[in-house]
Amino acid sequence: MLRGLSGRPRSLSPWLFYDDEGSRLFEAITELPEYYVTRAEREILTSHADEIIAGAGSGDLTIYELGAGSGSKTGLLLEAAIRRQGSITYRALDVSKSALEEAKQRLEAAITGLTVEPIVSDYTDGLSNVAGQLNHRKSGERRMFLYIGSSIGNFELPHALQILRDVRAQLIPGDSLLLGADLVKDRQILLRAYDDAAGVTAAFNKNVLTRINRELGSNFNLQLFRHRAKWNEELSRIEMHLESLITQIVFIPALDLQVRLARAETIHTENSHKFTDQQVESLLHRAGFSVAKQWKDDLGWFGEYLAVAV
Ligand code: AVJ
Repeated sequence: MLRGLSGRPRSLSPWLFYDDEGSRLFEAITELPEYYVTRAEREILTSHADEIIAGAGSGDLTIYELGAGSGSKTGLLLEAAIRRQGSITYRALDVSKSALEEAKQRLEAAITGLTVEPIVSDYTDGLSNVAGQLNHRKSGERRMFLYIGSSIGNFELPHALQILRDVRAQLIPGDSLLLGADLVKDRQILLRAYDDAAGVTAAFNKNVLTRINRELGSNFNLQLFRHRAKWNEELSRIEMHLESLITQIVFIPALDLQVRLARAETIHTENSHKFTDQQVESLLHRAGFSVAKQWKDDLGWFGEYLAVAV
């Protein structure tokens, strides 16, 4: 945070969004009319869950998920896995403890044969911090990792590749990764999805300042910032920013940092990359996977890729 807020352009990491309130606001985003992402992916998983699970290879399947959140789409795959083998262990990784606890409660109550094992962790700087829990492979275990929801879009390409390689390191040939990626589409549709009429995305973006105020004792005044969504054509990504409405100085005691913001200067809070099929396939190949199968929603807005470790 010190590096991001003292550097230019100023920036914050998107994982900071997901405190309890941020996780709740993200769930609200997934239900907005403008935010097609979750609905498009749910459409794919609803139609193809059995086929996806059939592609997971033989053996006693365990499902792992990076950035599990509420796990609401995951239920479709867990049910398909139970249809195949009677029961399933679901090891859910997320930075939000509360989101994981709620997911465990809700999913285990709704789905017979399911065991949820929450793992509170930030997978973005490698899986080695959870390796103790991942390195031990049960005999006969067949792994499927889920990295859905296009969370991979948060990262610049080299970092995205690194995350896929970290996943690959936890797999043996024949294990699989299901990757969900949001695809390039009309600019207006993208901008509306990240700047909705009800202002939920604006509240989600600004909530990061509330979190910093609470946890680091700072004095960000939310009224002096405006939510901004921009389409960066060259880099094929939506960027979210918080724009300072006036020249101001914010003090962050825990970092002993004064942030001087000029009027109209922005803090860059998130990238959400939009992909082509070729980009996703190239990333997967370079990470040590072959693409066994891929699906899109009816509008062709979202891609789901079943990648097998080679
Ligand atoms: C959870 C990273 C996939 O980029 O669409 C939603 C987060 N940010 N609205 C996305 C988000 C603003 C979301 N991901």
